[in-house]
Amino acid sequence: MEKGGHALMRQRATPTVLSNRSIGKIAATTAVPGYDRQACSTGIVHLGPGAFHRAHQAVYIDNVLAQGETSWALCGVSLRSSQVRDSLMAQNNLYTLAILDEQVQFRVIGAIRELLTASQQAPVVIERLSAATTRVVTLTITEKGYCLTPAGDLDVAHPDIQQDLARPEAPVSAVGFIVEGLRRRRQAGITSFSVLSCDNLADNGRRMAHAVQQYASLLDPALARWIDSETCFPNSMVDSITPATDDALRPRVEWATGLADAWPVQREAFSQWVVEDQFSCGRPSWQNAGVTMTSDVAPFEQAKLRLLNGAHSTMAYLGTLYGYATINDVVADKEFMQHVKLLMHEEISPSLGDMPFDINGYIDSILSRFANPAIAHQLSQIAWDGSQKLPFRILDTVRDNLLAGQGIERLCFTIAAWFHFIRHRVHNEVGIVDPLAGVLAEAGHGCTGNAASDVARFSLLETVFDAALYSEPRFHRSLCAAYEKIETRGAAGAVKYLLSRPQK
Ligand code: CS2
Repeated sequence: MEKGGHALMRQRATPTVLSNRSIGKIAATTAVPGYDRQACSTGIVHLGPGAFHRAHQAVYIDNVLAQGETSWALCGVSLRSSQVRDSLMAQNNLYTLAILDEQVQFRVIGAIRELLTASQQAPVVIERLSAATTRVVTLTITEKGYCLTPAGDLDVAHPDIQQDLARPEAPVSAVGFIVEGLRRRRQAGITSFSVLSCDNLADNGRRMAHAVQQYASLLDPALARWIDSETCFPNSMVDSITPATDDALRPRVEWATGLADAWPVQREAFSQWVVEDQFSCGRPSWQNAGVTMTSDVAPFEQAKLRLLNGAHSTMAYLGTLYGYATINDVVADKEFMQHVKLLMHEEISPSLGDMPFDINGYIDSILSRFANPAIAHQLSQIAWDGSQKLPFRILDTVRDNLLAGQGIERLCFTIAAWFHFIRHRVHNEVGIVDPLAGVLAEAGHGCTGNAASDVARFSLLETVFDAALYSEPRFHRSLCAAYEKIETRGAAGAVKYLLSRPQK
């Protein structure tokens, strides 16, 4: 599969860049858009066109366009950085998707018609959001982009929200842009678009709906009522392991396709998108493009977040303490993987209740995806934003298990490993990538290795742990015990200890 560019590359000092003009010269083994891009028009505005969006939702839209539904092309909007727009400008927004798995495949995606940077082009973004032709707004803005408090309310103290409340016509936050777009549509008598969240948060659509409602109520209660009756916020579950673009990818893509790409993306072959079928203004025929349309996303979302993402975060924090760098490193360690399997089967799976699919089969498929040797998924990437991720990936499971009298010992090891991870970062003066980096660094800084007092330092993270959870005696005891075991035996010794004794 991976051949084609060799002759082209040898002849040229400066390689030809992928674009509308050059695409005809691409290696025959690379799949290209099988539709007329010029004939496509924008139907979706996407906020957050990072690597995950480009490797996932944009590919489904590419399928939709190839089915002849040409009015659903994408306008991608980065809220802050102009990097994606600037990198893909010379490429007419074409880019290469490398599917790295048992079979390696390269595919050029043509679904993005336009890329904008909101911090520089806010009026154009608002114009796109208020255009009658825009019928869906999709989001990958990460957990922190929702600007929510731990209780799930809009964080009105958030600097972006404060700024938007003061100047709603020139927003900076996703919530601010959505509401300004909807305000203009209402004013112009245009039907509301639907807002489709594609982030790893439980109940993602409802959460965004609530944030939008609260924000709009503060500005204009009549607008809030209109949004309440007119706008759909479907939930969705997204899944495909997408390591960040690394230095190895660009030359590999160029070699295989014969064309240079400033920002290709990579992912595994597996891809899943489950969408709640509830739209105010039409939607593409996603059901024919590989998307699962359903009336209830919750079971899919909960199983994926708790099992796949929960295991991922465990591998990231504990694995870093072992000295590992990638998921492959962790997978090669049989003892570590035994711990991950027991965590999934004995503590996460029981929290899930009745599922419309076979959970053991699902766990097996996740484990075999982790073992994909064709991608190098950095633990450091997964470790980002722990304060935003752990509540959905681990803490919700802990809460459910406490209520049901189920085990939490292994789950507590993941949380304790996160504390130790932060402590080590602070100690080694390595930056922490997290919106709460400052508070985390402060907590990590004063740690002494004493479990009770170190755990107490992290309990001050009120936006991560609510007081009720922290003061729960069983949780507190298990967390301190896990912290102490990692402290005294090291991560590997602690896992060995856990494996040597039956779960309580
Ligand atoms: C990962 C996810 O970086 C992370 O936190 O756990 O990006 C994970 O790879 C995806 O959710 C898989 O769909």
